[in-house]
Amino acid sequence: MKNNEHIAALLRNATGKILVISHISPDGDTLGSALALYWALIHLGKDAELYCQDAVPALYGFLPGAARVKNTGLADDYALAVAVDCASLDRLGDAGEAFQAAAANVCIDHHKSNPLFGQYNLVRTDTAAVAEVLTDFFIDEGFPITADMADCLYTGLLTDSGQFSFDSTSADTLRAGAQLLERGARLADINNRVFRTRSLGRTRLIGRGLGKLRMEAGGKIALILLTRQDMADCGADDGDSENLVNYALEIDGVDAGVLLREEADGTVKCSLRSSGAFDAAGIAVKFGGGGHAKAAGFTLDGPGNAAAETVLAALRGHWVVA
Ligand SMILES: [Mn+2]
Repeated sequence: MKNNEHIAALLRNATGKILVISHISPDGDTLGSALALYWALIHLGKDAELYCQDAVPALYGFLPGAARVKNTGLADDYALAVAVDCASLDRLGDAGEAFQAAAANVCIDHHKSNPLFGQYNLVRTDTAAVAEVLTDFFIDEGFPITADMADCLYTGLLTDSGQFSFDSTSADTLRAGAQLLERGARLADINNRVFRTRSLGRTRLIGRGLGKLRMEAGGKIALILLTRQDMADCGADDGDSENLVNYALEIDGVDAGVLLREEADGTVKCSLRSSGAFDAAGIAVKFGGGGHAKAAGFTLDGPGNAAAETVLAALRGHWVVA
């Protein structure tokens, strides 16, 4: 039996509780894809649960089923656990144990750095999003895609592909988007909600971040450090800093955009973007993180200022001639 058929059979034949897990600091792809998979399982009459260690950003609250994503009450006896969009086991956060303790587990992902940590792995690194992987999988394996599922998957596809603009966007990505439109995805509505609506906190955070922009390496590196105080002053939640790093990268002449955000637990979350001049994932992996060539992430020890120096040193060391 082919790998995909095997995973389809696992989903169809599971008889106990099924856990669907989104990664920590959830984004549109991990949430949209996990929700679509959740609905596919519910439509099969399965006892499915959605879990994410961190809260669903308000931005994605419109996704059908978003309110069902829980962050407490994990069981220890799942028949099947599925990790969605998780490049490594630690991306599951505190759900890692339940994943490993499940009678069977599956990793569904698209990150090149994924070490295939599931017992079964549906990992396609040639895709723009897990939403693309799942759209193809559902169609190929005969799982109906409802309009709600199409909205979830389209959101994942749209957000991870940079609105179908990153290098990762292929003709197949666009075909997957077309398949979802044919199944009822609300293209304009989703675009408006995700890309043309922002909270007051996010809006204030953009201003704060740009005000604190720091240029290094002769203008090749642009860095933004957000402290807990910045987040509080702006009335922003953690999801509100998503995409802020792009303002750094998009400055003319910049090859590395860096966003550092102090976390409540004292660590510092780093988002790294590359113009293509260096491999962002290569640096992220050095710090125990992961990602893609142009977009990667990792976590450092605090405080923020120390983390900033660590990242700058790693980046400076990375260019042959600065
Ligand atoms: Mn993704």
